[in-house]
Amino acid sequence: MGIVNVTPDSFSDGGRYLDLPAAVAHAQRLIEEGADILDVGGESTRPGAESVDSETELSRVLPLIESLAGCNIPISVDTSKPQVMRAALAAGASMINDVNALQAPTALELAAAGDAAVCLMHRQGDAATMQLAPYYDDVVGEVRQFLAQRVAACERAGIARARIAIDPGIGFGKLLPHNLALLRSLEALRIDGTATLIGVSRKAWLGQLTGSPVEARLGGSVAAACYALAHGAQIARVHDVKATRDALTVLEALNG
Ligand code: PT1
Repeated sequence: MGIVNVTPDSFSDGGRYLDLPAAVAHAQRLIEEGADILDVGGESTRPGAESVDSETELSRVLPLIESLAGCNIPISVDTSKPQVMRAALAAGASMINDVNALQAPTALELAAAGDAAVCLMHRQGDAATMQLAPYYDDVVGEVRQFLAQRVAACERAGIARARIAIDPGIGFGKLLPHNLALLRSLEALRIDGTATLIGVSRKAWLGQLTGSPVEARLGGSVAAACYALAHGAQIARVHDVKATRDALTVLEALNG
């Protein structure tokens, strides 16, 4: 899954893809590099990011989704707002990637009404506060329980497991040891019939391990994505599609 941010404050793109032609060009490059899904987001959810209203978010993502509707891979919309979900689906998106796991009023019903895929992510706290004091007694158990509850809520609403991806939410209210524990436990976190999605690309914990600033975390990002895909994840949300694909191709050849 290739990331296409349309935000002025995106933590790693620095708002480079704010204008529509540049965003479309970036998306096309990710497709050429071998992305299977594009994830379009108009609100940054990284730690400390400011929230935006629905109108602003829509004005960022809708034109891009409309321009990409003719491309041959599924478009995912990275949003927690039902209003944005509804408009994005109408414009051609076929997946809802919600860091709030469809907990907003009407989000579940809206997702269930169509046939879109959904990604349910775990987080502790919100963007403003989540990294201040993350705390867990048992991070893997608590994340697993939350995701199981959200999958059950989806099923009750009429969303079959085949349409669901689950995501432990790396960096969302988690310290380095929490992130490591979750990545080491992806097999244990799996829920039958769903896919596991993982987002590690360029995140702070990689910088904590390597000392590298956000623009120099390619090596760490690729290693973490490959590890996740080899240990229970099926979808990796990445900025660097080419490097990640190449690494996976080599690993697959070595593994026979
Ligand atoms: C993710 C994800 C996402 N991550 C899904 N969607 C972001 N499903 C946006 C940091 O620690 O992992 N899964 N949408 C980006 N969010 C962050 C969080 C970016 C933490 C950076 C950090 O640096």
